[in-house]
Amino acid sequence: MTEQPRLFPAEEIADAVRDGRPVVALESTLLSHGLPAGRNLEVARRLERTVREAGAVPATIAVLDGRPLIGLSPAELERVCAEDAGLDKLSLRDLGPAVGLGRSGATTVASTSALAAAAGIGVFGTGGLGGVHLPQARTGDHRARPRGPEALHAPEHAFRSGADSAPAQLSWDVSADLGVLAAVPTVVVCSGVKSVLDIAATLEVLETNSVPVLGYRTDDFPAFYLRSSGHPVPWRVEDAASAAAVVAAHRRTSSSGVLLANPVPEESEMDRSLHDRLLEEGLELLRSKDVHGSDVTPVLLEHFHTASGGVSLDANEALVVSNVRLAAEVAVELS
Ligand code: PSU
Ligand code: MN
Repeated sequence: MTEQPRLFPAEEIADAVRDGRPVVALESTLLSHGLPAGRNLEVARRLERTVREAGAVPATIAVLDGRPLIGLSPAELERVCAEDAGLDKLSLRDLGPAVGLGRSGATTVASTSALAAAAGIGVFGTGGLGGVHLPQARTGDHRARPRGPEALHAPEHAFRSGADSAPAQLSWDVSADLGVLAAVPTVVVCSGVKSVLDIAATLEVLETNSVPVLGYRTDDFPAFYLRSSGHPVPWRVEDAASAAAVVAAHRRTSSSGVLLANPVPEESEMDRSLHDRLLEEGLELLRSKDVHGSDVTPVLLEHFHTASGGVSLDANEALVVSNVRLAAEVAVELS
């Protein structure tokens, strides 16, 4: 960011940052665009409680009436989670327009990381990271795609013309989350990226941008509802202290962020065949409704939540709570 937005930190958070006490940033898009109203408020409160129980101060971030808020009051948290909130989904490029026009919106990983860093907060816990999308026309082939190194030699990586056969890299839908991780020194604790994305390409973009990827007690990059994506992580850590040691060392030589990938807790992982069926249906839904860009994730998540009768919601909640707890432990180690 060349120009920092004017920030509105809650007093508790400004004090904690000034005193060097542990603070954990939390995003609002997962609440407003990722969970149904009602459940989202329960989860929002549970996340803040979890951070406090682990000894850190929670800072939920959103833009309300043109003000980037770092830490929300109970009433502001209710407003973000309300059924009729009508909040925009604000990625980093949307902050200027939202602030300049006095609008309200929820922040993604990209905008939350940037605002947190500007406010002096270096640790952030969330659910899933955005990544490299497959082009819509190709997503029907998703299940058949080879994974791991063989994926590089898959036919869709060879150039062919025509909308139905565009290679993955021609979708140009690469989440700003990846670029922001490259640019701000924030640790993002998440459960990897959803299996709807091109995971191999996402990991390549992170490497290009010099973002270390650490597996928390795993050798495998997680795929949100599933513990394993079949793609290896370059580094593994066994506890929060080791993660913090890596972050501290990284920060001495680099200004990029760190991705700490924490798989969904075993007992909450979705059944793989149910997951695969819902993904297949969800992709069909995206195609038939011609959903693109920033609407893809919310539409897909909603399909999972309704079609699984809430199973995916439980997995979603469990993984975010686990990530936020780990983020707080890392923040405590770093402070
Ligand atoms: N992945 C999820 N749940 C989410 C998101 C991603 O499993 O709620 C949200 C996050 O806020 C993330 C954003 O930063 O979607 C990425 O959106 P896009 O791909 O449009 O950049
Ligand atoms: Mn996108």
